[in-house]
Amino acid sequence: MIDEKLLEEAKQSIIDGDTDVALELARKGLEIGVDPAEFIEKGFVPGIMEIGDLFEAGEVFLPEVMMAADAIKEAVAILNDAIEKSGKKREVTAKVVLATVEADLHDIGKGIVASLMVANGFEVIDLGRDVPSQKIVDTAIEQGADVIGSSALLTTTMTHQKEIEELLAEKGLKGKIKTIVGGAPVTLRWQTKIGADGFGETAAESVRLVNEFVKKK
Ligand code: B12
Repeated sequence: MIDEKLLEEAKQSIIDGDTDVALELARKGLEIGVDPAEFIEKGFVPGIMEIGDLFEAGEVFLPEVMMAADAIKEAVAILNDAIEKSGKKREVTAKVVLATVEADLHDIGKGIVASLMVANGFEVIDLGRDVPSQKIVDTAIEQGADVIGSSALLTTTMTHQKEIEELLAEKGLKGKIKTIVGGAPVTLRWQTKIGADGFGETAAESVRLVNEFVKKK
């Protein structure tokens, strides 16, 4: 259990777009031994979600969202490092190609997914953000990946997740390389509609899905 006051301070540091305070709190959290994944999800993420709501309501503007995004990225980078280091060294059980889809610059959630996967012993090839579907599929083939994970945060870019399914189908690889989709607007309904193999609402869910796929292999 993380102290409510610390969680509230973390949330507020993101709303304020205060990178220095966010970093200080992330370090303090690690010093006192909080679970970094829980600290991200219950402390920092609620801050960026609130900024998203305020942006939608027209109460804050893009510069504030950008400042908040910078603050959360830096704090989460430190915590992600700790998550990855906490993973026990073990045999790699799955190879995952991960990317934020083309024309989409949102990569905070994908970064969290990548770290949890690494901590759980998966090999992650993180292609970054704004990645064309063709590049995602080509890399997965070249690297012999078991799973492609794609993140989309805009309703206008989600269609690229469908494109990934189509490219895999063209190569006769649908179902052979498993696909998981995520990102705020992505739903189970969307997963079913485009024929992806899995949908994860959270980073933890993405790990569960990959584990299930490799177990069945
Ligand atoms: C931060 C942010 C930005 C930052 C991004 C910085 C960065 N490096 O990521 C900046 C300022 C760049 C930005 C820009 C824009 N943004 Co913006 N942004 C956000 C905001 C506030 C937070 C997103 C976020 O990081 N959330 C926190 C993370 C942890 O959550 P997450 O990504 O959902 O990830 C979790 C899960 O979804 C899951 N997950 C994520 N990926 C994956 C992948 C897999 C495989 C799995 C299984 C799971 C999984 O695990 C994660 C952890 O649990 C959202 C608000 C919101 N409600 O989402 C708007 C939001 C997404 N943005 C929005 C918009 C409109 C824009 C802009 C178009 C604004 C503009 N006018 O220019 C641009 C577009 C730029 C582009 N081409 O991409 C809208 C989208 C509306 C829509 N319906 O499409 C939103 C919803 C804000 C709003 N309410 O209006 N944005």
